[in-house]
Amino acid sequence: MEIQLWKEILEPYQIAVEELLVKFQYLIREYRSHGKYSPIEEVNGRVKKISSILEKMHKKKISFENIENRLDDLAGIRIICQFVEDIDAVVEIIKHRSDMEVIEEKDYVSNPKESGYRSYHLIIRYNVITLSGTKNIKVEIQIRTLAMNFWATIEHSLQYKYRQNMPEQIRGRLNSAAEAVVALDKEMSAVRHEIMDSQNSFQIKAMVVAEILNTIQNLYSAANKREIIKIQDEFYRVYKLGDLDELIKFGRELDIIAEGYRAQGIAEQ
Ligand code: 0O2
Repeated sequence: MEIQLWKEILEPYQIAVEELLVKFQYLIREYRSHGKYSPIEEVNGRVKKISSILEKMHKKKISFENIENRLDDLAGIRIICQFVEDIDAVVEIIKHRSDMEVIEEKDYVSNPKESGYRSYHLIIRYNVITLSGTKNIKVEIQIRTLAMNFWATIEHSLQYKYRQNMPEQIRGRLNSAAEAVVALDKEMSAVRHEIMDSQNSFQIKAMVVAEILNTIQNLYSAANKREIIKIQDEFYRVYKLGDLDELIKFGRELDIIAEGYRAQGIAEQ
């Protein structure tokens, strides 16, 4: 097939990947900007390479005319979570979205593949709007933990290296590593609340500090320099205490001071 034709076929898939990445990244940002834990740690995506498409077509005996029908992963999104529990949360989020229609689910987390592969796959339908109209295409979303992703990445490279002839000894090591990944995910789940708590307070602290610094910056145009230096010194003192409640209290007091200056400014106009 001509390269130009491949480009035409794959173009909407490229758009879908780019749009979905923006949407999932925005979701992460939204959680974090509200001081909430994000069940999505990171997201990436790709359009399948032509060489991989040709390989899969050959393996599954698929004709050119049928690639869009038969290949579900021309567009692929990979969502990485910290904990196994997050995978269910992400699946629910996707199922409730009006811009994505889940048409198939493969739960390789509860039912790992023979290779030891674990991941949750969703096939969705997604509308892409192009100059020639709306095209409804399939996208594969793989959802897995950091640990599952580590295993799958290594195993994928070894599969690529050895093709169908993976040495028994390496296969055995991969099987043990897969078991270790299950154990690691379990251990991490056991301390999940502790980890989430500390990540949440880190997130909230960063937000409170950013707000305080912003307020102090705005005060530069209203308050006199000596007072601002006093406020800054007080901020450093409270910050050094390392107590989030104290920092929040300081932020509130600062807001009252800033509000006073704002009211004064309006009265003088
Ligand atoms: P690549 O190079 O990642 O694109 P099916 O239609 O169900 O018979 P299909 O279409 O292979 O089979 O679907 P499946 O089994 O859900 O796998 C889709 C993708 O999941 C694969 O795409 C891999 O990315 C990943 N995957 C599945 N099994 C394994 C595995 O044993 N090890 C690793 N590392 N990844 C796996 P591709 O096109 O095979 O590969």
